[in-house]
Amino acid sequence: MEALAVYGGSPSCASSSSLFRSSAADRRRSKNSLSHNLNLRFNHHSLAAFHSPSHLFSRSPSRPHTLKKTHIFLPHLIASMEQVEETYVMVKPDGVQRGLVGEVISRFEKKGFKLTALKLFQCPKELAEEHYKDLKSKSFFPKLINYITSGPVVCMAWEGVGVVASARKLIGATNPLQAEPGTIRGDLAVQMGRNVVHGSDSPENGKREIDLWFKEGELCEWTPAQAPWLVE
Ligand code: IDP
Ligand code: MG
Repeated sequence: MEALAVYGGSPSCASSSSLFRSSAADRRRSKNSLSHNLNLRFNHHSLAAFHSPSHLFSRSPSRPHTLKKTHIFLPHLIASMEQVEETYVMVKPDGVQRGLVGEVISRFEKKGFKLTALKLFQCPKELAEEHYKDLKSKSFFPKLINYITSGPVVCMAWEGVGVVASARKLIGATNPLQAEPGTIRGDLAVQMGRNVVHGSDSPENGKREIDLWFKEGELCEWTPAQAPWLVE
C-alpha cells in the first residue's frame, strides 16, 4: 500500500490485469495527447527513484543510531504499475526461409507477452529504407536493404509491461556470435547479416515501427485467457 501512496496511483493503475486489458485501447485513444505523454514521463521519473533493491528499504538519516520505521516498497507492486509498451518484432527473410517462424513466435508466447498483430509480408524497398533510415550512412546499408527485401518477413506486434527491453534480451546481441546462448540469435544464427529477427530498440520506436508496418485494422485488441495466471 505504501508503494501505491508514493506512486499516487490512479484507479486505472490499481491492478496489473486491468492494465493488461485496457492498454492498447488507451494508448490508441490518447496517442497524441499531451496529458498521456506527461503521464508517461511522470511514471518514468517515479520509478527511476528505485535504482536497486537496497533503495527499496529506507531508514531516516537524521537518527542513525535508532532504528526508525522501515518503509518497504514492494517491487512487485511497482512492477505491476509500470507502463504497458508495444514492440515491433519481425522474423527476417532468413528466419522465414529456415523455418524458424514458429520458434521465434513461441519464445515470445512462452514468455507471456501478448500478440496483437501478425502477418507474412513481402517488404518493398521503400519501407525497408524507412524502417532502417537511422542506418542510412552505414556501409552495410545497401546489403541490409537487399537482405530485408530478399523474401517474405513475418511482422508482429507484441504488448506487455517492459516488452521492449525484454524482447531485446530474448533476441540477443546484434552479432549472433556475441549473443548469449538461450537468446534467439545466440541459439539460431552465426552472422550479423543473417541474424533472423528484429526487435524495436525503444518504446518510441516500437510505436513508430508498428505504425509503419501495420495498417489500421490489422491490430487486434483482446484479452488472453491466461492473463490472470501471468500477473497477480
Ligand atoms: P539490431 O537489429 O540489433 O537493433 P542495428 O544496429 O539496429 O541492430 O542494425 C540493424 C540490422 O542491421 C542488424 O540486425 C543487422 O542485420 C544489420 N547490421 C548491423 N550492423 C551490421 C554490420 O556491421 N554488418 C552487417 N550488418 C549489420
Ligand atoms: Mg536496431
